[in-house]
Amino acid sequence: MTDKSTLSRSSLSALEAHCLSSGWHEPAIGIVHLGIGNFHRAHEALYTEEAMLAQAGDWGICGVTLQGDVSKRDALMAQDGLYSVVERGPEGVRVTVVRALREVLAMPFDRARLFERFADERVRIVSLTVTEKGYCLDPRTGDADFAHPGVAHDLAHPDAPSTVPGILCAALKARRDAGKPPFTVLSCDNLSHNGDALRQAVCSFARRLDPALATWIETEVAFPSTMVDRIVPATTDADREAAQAALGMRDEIPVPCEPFRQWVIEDRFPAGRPAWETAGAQLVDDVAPFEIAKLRMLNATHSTLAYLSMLTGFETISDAVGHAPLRTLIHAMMTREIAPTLAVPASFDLAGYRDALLDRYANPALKHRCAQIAMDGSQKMPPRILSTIAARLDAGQPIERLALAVAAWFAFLRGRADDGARYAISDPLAERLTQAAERADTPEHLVDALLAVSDVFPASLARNPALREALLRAATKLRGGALATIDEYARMD
Ligand code: CS2
Repeated sequence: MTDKSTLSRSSLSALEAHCLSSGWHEPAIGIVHLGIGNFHRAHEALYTEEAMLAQAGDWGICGVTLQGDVSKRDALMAQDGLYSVVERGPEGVRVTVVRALREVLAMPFDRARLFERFADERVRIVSLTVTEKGYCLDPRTGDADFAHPGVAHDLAHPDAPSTVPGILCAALKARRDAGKPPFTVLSCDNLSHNGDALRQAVCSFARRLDPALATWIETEVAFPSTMVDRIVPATTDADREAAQAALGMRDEIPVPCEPFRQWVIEDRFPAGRPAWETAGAQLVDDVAPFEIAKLRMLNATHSTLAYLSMLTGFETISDAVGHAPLRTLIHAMMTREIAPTLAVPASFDLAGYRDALLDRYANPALKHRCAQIAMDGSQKMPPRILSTIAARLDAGQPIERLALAVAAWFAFLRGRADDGARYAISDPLAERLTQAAERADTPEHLVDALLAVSDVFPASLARNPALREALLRAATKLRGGALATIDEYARMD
């Protein structure tokens, strides 16, 4: 392709074939989204665009990067907030240009502008995809983690906040002080009871600063929970090329994703919301069964595949499930150890859900890298895997495969694959975890050193002898090689 022109609002008329509909009216901003990463751009932004096409409304999005990522802001704004979603399925590639993103801000540089948005009553929703660690939760209490340096900073400087609890508290305070109604706060991260978790983080933070504000937030602000689902890898040059081939112009920041998507939302939006149901979102009274099923089935097996693959050298999730014994193991893990712990409505077909997940994982076009999923294990293991282990141990049930998943994470933390290749560990607790893993010279030391990390393992699990024994068995096997261990666990009854 020789055409080097880039996406911009003035080129939209040439892109009608790649937009969802040509009847587009530029909306005012009604949503501020914290964490403008790939996931949001392929999920909520697209649902919102479709909802606005079905039912006009001012739900344009102001996306915020909290990491001071000025280059991301500038790249998106250089394209007037436009970007394409590159859907990669078995039938080929579909490229759609999304228009709902109207503005991008980078904290802390654009703080003043962001707070103007927060003060604007037309902003009725503040949504978030900031990953598990972005919530700054103390795992022992569920409150904001007051030992976290960012949280401590925000308590000392409430007018210059940098963390999620600090930013939301300052934004809600500005609304209250101006006598304006609050916005709804919508968590879209993979945490159990994500709305409640965020509410507790914000309210516990507010209580330390201004108890009356905490009470106002508790009574006036809605924090609906949601279950979000779409597999969205990191952008590669292949995605830029696919976008350019389809559009005939450059998109520097397309988002690849699978065709599947799901969004289940608790319907509590006192200030209104886009008609997301017109785009296929499920608005329900209680999200918990969906959320827990997704975390324990999808995210848990994703993490298991990722850690075992980092040891064996499978690069992507489709490579991993292409290895028959690993697929068998994951299938059995869902069937025998995870699904029986789930209390879902009778209409929820767990076997069908499992099979659909395995099909989604097998999508060869997606190239979802295991190294991406392997990040932040300390934040991911508790809701994805440890909660299932705790439920099974309470019921006196076996946990061999789940324990293998945890032991694979422990082995991964040593920083080298079975063939000796080294890789970096990206995790907020990386230093503590890798030191513990590197110092351990036997499986016993490894298991005991990591079970002692109380940010991850509550005392009830750390002291459970059945868990320790199952972990020791798996850690010992893994010393002999992950491939052989996968074979053995795949054959287990
Ligand atoms: C993945 C998730 O990166 C990860 O840890 O397990 O991002 C997963 O792809 C999404 O939750 C799918 O909806």
